[in-house]
Amino acid sequence: MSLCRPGRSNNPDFVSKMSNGDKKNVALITGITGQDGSYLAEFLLNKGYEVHGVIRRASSFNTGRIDHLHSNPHAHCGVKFFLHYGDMTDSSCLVKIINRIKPTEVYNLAAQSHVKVSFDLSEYTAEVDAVGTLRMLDAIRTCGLEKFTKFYQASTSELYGKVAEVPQTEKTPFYPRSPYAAAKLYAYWIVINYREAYGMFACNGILFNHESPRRGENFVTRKITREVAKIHLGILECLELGNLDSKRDWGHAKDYVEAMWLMLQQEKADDFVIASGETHSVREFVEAAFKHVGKEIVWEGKGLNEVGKEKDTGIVRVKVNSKYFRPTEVDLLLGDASKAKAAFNWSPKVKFNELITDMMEADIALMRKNPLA
Ligand code: NDP
Ligand code: GDR
Repeated sequence: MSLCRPGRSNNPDFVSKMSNGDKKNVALITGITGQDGSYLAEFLLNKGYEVHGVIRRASSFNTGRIDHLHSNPHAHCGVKFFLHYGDMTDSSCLVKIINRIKPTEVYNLAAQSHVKVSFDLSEYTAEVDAVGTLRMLDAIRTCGLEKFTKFYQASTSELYGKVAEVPQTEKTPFYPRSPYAAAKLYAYWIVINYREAYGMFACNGILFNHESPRRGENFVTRKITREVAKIHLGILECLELGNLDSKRDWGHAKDYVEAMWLMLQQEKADDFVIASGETHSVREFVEAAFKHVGKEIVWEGKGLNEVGKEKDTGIVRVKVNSKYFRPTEVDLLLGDASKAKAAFNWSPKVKFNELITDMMEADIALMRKNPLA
């Protein structure tokens, strides 16, 4: 039977060739244990989706961000939540998972997502972030689902790298500056190629940095909010950072996962920038985090000798350490999300200062409960 699913493409080329159960929305999320995967799973469960996630085998528990969903599968109106062991480096497991669940939507969020780490793990980053995306697209084709399953790819503002224009739009040329960005560039183009070659409904979300209390602890925003919370509680004296001058367009992850879903509800597959439209330096982020706990930071020195001192006491609260520098840096990111605004009325709800408040309050509460966290 051939049928158009409600809320899905009106493109006659994109019709369901088979039924996976009656008019069910079934999502598969790779990277479900990560920041975005956890928020997206919540979002889709609340929309009534059946949600499946791919998790990796690890020597310790890695499901902390989704345990609240997994341990209580009936919390969301009886809709189901399933996890499958898998890995983006293993084609056969991806084929088996896709074949078993026949997802209506795949959100490909799995990645070695740390830019600095990608300089050390360059080949592995390419395997997961570039070839892994190809494996997932091919798994969908192998299962004969290329006209049935919609595909979202987690593309990134890191593609712009050494930026050619400010602000960056869908038309700004790319210039990747890390093995991570180069791998994501391959993924970006293979998604477009499969869209054009096989008529797949495949989209790139070019998302600028987005953060939250669930952000990984070794990304700069979370590192700052965790350590400023510790300083506030007297557990730590000073935090060490790398480049204070790089500027990022930071939004809240909760807003950004909604944009991922919206992209897949459009009539036509396309690529969209998702950004806040504001840029701030790492230094400004530090100042705002300290301001949240009533401390004013003044800067002294230059380059590697620069320090941030607490204005009232003169205590050094921030030091620069070259070990956090990258061989090549991305200096300035500022996105223009007008296309997404025009197509599906997306705009961010959470502003820069609200993001910092959310993260600071969560980390202060966390450190109060467990000072060793
Ligand atoms: P995280 O680092 O928090 O999550 C990455 C996820 O990928 C984790 O679930 C991780 O599993 C999983 N993963 C890593 N390697 C593999 C593998 N070999 N096989 C299967 N799963 C794997 O990233 P975010 O949630 O922040 O980002 C989600 C996606 O969006 C990523 O692709 C990232 O590159 C991209 N992106 C992120 C932006 C941001 O600002 N957050 C901006 C633009 C793009 P585990 O938990 O086991 O490590
Ligand atoms: P980014 O995020 O590289 O933009 O990639 P990250 O938070 O790691 O770095 C942002 C900027 O802060 C500077 N920086 C530091 N970074 C880290 N991690 N630790 C430090 O101590 C530190 N000091 C200064 C960095 O040099 C950089 O300029 C994130 C990831 O989520 C990617 O997966 C995603 O694609 C992009 O955002 C958009």
